[in-house]
Amino acid sequence: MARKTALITGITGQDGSYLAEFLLARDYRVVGMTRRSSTDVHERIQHIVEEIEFVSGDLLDQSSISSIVAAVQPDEIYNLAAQSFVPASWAQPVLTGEFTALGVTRVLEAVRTAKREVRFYQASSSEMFGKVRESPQSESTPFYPRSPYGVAKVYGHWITVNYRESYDVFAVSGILFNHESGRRGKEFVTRKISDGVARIKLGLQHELRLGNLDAQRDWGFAGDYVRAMWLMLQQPRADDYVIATGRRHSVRDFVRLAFAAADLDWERYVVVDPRFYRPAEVDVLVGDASKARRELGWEPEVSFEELVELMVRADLDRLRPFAPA
Ligand code: NDP
Ligand code: GDR
Repeated sequence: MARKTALITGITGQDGSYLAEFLLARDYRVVGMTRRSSTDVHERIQHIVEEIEFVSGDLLDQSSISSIVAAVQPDEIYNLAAQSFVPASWAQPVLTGEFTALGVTRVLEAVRTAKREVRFYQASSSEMFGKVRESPQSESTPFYPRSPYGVAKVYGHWITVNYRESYDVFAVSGILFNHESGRRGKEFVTRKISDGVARIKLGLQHELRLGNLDAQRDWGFAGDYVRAMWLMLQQPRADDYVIATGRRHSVRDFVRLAFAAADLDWERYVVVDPRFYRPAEVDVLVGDASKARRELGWEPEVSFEELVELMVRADLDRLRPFAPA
């Protein structure tokens, strides 16, 4: 069989790095779209950088995306690029809409006008459920986004469905709940905690300032979730899937376990700081991934407890060389 080509937007992000590894292991030709930067943004993919082809493009720029799709001739496109940090979407609502909403249409336009069939994956989010209408949330749960980011993702979801229905494009929307790893950006709460715990343990920091400890999320491991993305594009028919563990935990639970993993008592170090509260909060999310289990045969392999442990260990290993003697 001919070697397949996958084009990944957002390859320098957390999910892009795991997906690139996953596809390379399956002998894909992996092409990553990156935007120009004056600094090196390849930290997460440094170990595989020689195996990836890079093309320069931006979600804001239709012509770059269309030229890339025409030149690369991908079999599969994974649209992972986005402004993905929820608080930043209140500070930059218009830009978030340009990247995270209209950016999806730009990639879909390139797919629609491509000369061969391309399978398209859109990185949709549990943030679309926001102020939840039912629990747990499944593919049929109505959306009620609570941030400009969530609103933009709802647009991205529906434009994906619309291109599937209007043009018969093989376009799927994966509605993924929070997924984390040692490669998670440091502003997201799980990584902020694991990094903070490691710094406190090693004497590099003395407290950890957080916002709402009562928020609850359904947290899984990013490596498990990229497998689901790929499975969605291997199906005979394009459809949408919720990917989640079905278990929910509070930020406080994560904090408690993370500090315990380093033999520390969290109550001595954590300071609640209202600066990290959000204008509108998503209180509780928990997903029902039974359709993915049934149709894709997908199951998460890393538990919440293992996830916390592996993140704390990764940050301790990374920061140990910087600890005072
Ligand atoms: P990251 O924030 O780690 O990565 C985002 C990627 O998008 C980076 O590679 C970034 O490039 C790229 N990017 C941002 N803006 C542009 C642009 N204008 N043009 C081209 N590339 C751009 O996100 P994750 O890996 O965590 O998430 C991947 C996707 O999945 C995102 O769309 C996110 O919204 C979505 N998602 C994530 C979930 C999670 O829990 N992680 C859950 C549900 C959905 P650069 O390195 O240059 O900044
Ligand atoms: P989220 O992730 O908004 O769910 O979006 P994040 O880790 O930022 O927040 C989760 C919850 O933790 C609470 N929280 C804090 N959050 C941050 N970032 N920093 C803090 O100090 C803090 N203290 C408490 C938040 O209020 C929130 O309730 C992530 C992103 O990856 C999105 O791109 C993705 O779509 C969704 O997950 C699913």
